Amino acid sequence: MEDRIEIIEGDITRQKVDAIVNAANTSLLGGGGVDGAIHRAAGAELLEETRKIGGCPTGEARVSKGYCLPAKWVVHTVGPVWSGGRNDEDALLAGCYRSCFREAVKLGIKSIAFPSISTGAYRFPLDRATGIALTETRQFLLTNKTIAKVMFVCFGERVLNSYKKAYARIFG
Ligand code: AR6
Repeated sequence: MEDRIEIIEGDITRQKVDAIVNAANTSLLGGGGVDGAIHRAAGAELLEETRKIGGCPTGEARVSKGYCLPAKWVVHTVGPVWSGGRNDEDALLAGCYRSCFREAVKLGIKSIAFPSISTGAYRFPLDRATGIALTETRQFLLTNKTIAKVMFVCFGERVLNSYKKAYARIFG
């Protein structure tokens, strides 16, 4: 299973994978952070499509095309806003990863790249979030045979180190 997971430092908009995941908000109309970067790199057609999709609840995912991105698809998911941990944040974040994997299977794709959902503007504690990301990925890959590569694209060394630590704990 280990050779199906890749943890790298980089910009998700540059990744040559079948699908990239966007850490969006419930409107799906764009925003800052990775969402802004994806909309800028994909071009205006992305917003036209996400406007038609009409939003997405927290913990779920919706698919659009990738337009000018190297990735053919964007899986938009909405992470929880951290508010102390008593509002189902862990389960909602796990739901994001599960929903993205479900959409990836439906699309029949082979590779998908994730950013660190909820850990920027939404302030989810980083180590807790990377633990959930890798736990859900492990659970998924145990039974899935179609996805050959799950990539975690870390924006900066702090995020990279957190994933490496979580990886050692969960897969080591
Ligand atoms: N490639 C990979 N990761 C990135 C990139 C990039 N180009 N740019 C930022 N990150 P955030 P959230 C990292 O705030 O916490 C938006 O306004 C970033 O360093 O993008 O889920 C949406 O519209 C961090 O590690 O997403 C929502 O309103 C991670 O991506 C809200 O922010 C997530 O940070 C969602 O907040």
